Amino acid sequence: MGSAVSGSLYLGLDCSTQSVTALIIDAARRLVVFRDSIPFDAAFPVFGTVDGVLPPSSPDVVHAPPLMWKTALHAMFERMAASGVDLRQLRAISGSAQQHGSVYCGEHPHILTRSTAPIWMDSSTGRECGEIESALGGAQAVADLTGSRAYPRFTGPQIRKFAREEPNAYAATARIHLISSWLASLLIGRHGPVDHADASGMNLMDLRTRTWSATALSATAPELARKLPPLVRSDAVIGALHESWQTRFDMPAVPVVAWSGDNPCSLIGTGVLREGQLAVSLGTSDTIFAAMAAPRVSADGTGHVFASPTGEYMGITVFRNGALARKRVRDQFALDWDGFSVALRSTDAGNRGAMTLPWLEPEITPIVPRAMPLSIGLEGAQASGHVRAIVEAQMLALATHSAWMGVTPRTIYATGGSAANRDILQVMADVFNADVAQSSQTDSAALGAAIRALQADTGVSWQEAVDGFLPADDAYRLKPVAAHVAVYETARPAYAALEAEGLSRLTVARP
Ligand code: XUL
Repeated sequence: MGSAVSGSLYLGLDCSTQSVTALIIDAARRLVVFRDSIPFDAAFPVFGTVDGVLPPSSPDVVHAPPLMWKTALHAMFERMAASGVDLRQLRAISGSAQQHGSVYCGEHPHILTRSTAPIWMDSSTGRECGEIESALGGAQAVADLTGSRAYPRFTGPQIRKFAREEPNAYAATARIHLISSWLASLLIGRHGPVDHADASGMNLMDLRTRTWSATALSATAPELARKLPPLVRSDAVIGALHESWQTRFDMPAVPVVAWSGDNPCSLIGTGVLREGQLAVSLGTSDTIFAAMAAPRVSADGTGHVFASPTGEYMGITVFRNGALARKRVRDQFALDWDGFSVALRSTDAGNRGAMTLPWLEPEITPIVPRAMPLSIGLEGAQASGHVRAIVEAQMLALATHSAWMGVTPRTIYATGGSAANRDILQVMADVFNADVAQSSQTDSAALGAAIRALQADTGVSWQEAVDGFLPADDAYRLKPVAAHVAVYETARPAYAALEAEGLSRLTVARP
C-alpha cells in the first residue's frame, strides 16, 4: 500500500497515435521535472504496428491493438519509477488520449471482447454516418444535437458498424470505452466514466445537457445505453490509483482525474482559455482549435464543437494529412528534417504559383474518401518546391477551414512535434497574418493533462493553473512578413479552387 498523498507533483500521460508520453510537473516550483516518450513501433514490434496502427486490411480501415497501449502504459510507469523522481510526492494523475477510438470490454476493463480498436484515422463508416443522419433528421440536426455532423471516425458510427458486422461480439460487450476512459479504468482497476470533452467526439452526447442522447443512442446500436460508461465533468476524480500500481511502483493512493481527449488536453496545455484565443497542433493529425464561451456549430460541416475541460466549449477542425504527409514528402526526396527546413528557407512564399493538395491519404477536412494527389506547376520541380508546396497547402487548408470559428487571432499558439520547426511556423504566421507563439515544449496534450490534474486537485482558476508553464517571453514568437501575407491573400482563393477541382475529380459518397 502506498503512503499518504503529500507532495506537489502532478502526472500527465498522453497516449497518442504513435507514442505514449509522460510529463510530471512540480506545482510549487512551476517546473517540468520528468518527461519521456515511448514510440510504439520501435518499442513494441511484437504488435506489428506501422506509425502506431495495424497494417490495414483496406485503406479506409484503421485499427490499433489496445494491448499495445496497455503495455506502453506499464513501460512508462517503469521508466518513471527508475527515473529518480520521487513518485511518492505525486498528488494526482490525469491523462490524454487520441480521440474517437473505441475499446470493447467485458465486465472488467482487462477483458477485451474485440482485440483491435478502430481509431480516428478510420474512414470506413460512410454508410453508418448516412444511416444515423437520416434517423436523426439530417446532418445539421446531428450537428445541432451533438456538436458535429456524423463523421466516419466518430465513435457512434464505429459502434454501429461493429454491431452490424459482429453482432455476437457486440452482444458480449459489457462496456464500450473511449481510449481515454479505458486507460483511466486500467489505473483505477475498474470501469470508469467518460469525460464530457472526449465524449463530444462520439456523436452520442447531447452537447448542451452533457447527457447521453437517447435518440442518438437508439439511432446507433441496440442496448447501447447499458454499454456506455457514465458521463462526468472533465475535472472529476474518478477513483484512486489501484493497489496493484501502488505496490508495483511504490506510489501513493493518488486520485485519478478523468482522462480526456488529446485536443481538449492541448487546449489547456497551450493556455487557450478565453474566447478569441486559438491554437494549432501539428501532430499525426493537424488540428486547429479555439476556446468558445457558447457552442457555435459549424454551418459548412467542416468543424466540430466539443465540451472543453474548463466547462465551456471549444471549436475544432481536424486534418488527417499532417505529420505523416510531411514525412512522406521528406522521405520521397531523401531529406532529413534539417534538409526540409533548408528547402523551406530557400524557396519563395507562394512557391511561384506552384501548389498541391495535401491529400496523400484519405482526408477528414474536407471529406476525401481516398488519396487524391493533385498539383499545379510542380512538374519537374526540385525537392524544395515540393516541400514548400505541402507545407503551404496544409497551412492554407488550416486557414480556410477554420473560418467558421469566427476567430481572427492576433497570436496563434503552436504545439505538436512539427511545431519545433520554426520554418514551418513562419509559413503559418504568413498565411494567417498572425504572430505564432512557439511552445517551449511540444507536448501540450501531456502538459494539459498534468495541469488538469493540478487544477482538479487544488481548485485554483484555470489561469492560475497554467501560469508559469507556458512560454511567457517573445523569444519564441514568430511575426508575419508583410510581403508574404500579401502573397498568401492571393493564394487562398487559388487553393480553394484547387480543392474544388480535387473534389470534383472524386466520386464523393457524402457531401
Ligand atoms: C480529433 C482527431 C485527432 C485525434 C488525434 O478529432 O480525430 O486529432 O484526436 O489524436
